[in-house]
Amino acid sequence: MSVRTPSPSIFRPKAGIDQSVLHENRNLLAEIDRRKILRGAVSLGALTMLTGCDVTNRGAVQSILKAVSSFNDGVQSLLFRPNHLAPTFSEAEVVKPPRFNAFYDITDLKPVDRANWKLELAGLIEDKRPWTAQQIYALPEQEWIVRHVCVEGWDYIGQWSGVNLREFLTRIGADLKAKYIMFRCADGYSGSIDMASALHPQTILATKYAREPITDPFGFPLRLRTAVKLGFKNPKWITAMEVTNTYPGGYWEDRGFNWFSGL
Ligand SMILES: Nc1nc2c(c(=O)[nH]1)N[C@H]1C(S)=C(S)[C@@H](COP(=O)(O)O)O[C@H]1N2
Ligand SMILES: [Mo]
Repeated sequence: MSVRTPSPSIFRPKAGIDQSVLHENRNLLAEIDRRKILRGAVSLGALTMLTGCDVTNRGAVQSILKAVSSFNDGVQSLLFRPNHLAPTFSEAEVVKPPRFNAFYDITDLKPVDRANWKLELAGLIEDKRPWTAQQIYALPEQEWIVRHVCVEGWDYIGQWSGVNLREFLTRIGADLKAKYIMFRCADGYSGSIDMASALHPQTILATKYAREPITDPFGFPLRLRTAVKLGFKNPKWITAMEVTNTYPGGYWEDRGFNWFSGL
């Protein structure tokens, strides 16, 4: 199993202080750096100056970084424009097959057993009956050709179709005023998004890529595809969806990635 992490270009060694704490928090740093909050190199000295705090202990460094990162959840959600469409592309630009990523190597992929797969529903939803793949395939589809952007620094244009998430949430009687939607996945991954992003026109539960059923590596039979979030906010191999007002976190979110991670 290999866990790929963002490029370490923002770490600059400094004599005398144990800089390994910066390496331990590289996910937080990469996320903060991506949004250009801290310009240029990050050092313990710079953090001390920025915050006026004593950052000589590891816990302090991590909580400062978490504060900088989560402060931006609020700012980002205020800036979010619910009906502003992300750029779309032509079919000629679609990359086939898509580019694989997960928190493990593709050789460790365990395909979902189609016969036993179900989408379980939980939380603030009126009709919590589970859905089979067959039932989901029968729903009206919508297609988006949009860019997938991974926090690791790569991207590709993909062609995704499936039921619009707002339509699906309405159909099952979800509380559209709830704060969060949480997804659990067959591989132990999880991820959550804010309701405004869930209701965005370019957010779908995807079952197809380039008009063909999504293949195993890319989330068969069901994954989230939203054009308004970074790649890691698009859970693959979804097995359960929960509507909740309690902050649900997620696999990378719990490991320090900025929760909102809007594009
Ligand atoms: N279940 C699950 N979903 C996941 C991941 C994962 O490890 N497991 N990785 C995320 C990350 S970091 C990215 S960039 C995208 C990659 O999607 P793709 O393989 O279709 O390009 O899936 C996201 N969804
Ligand atoms: Mo990613």
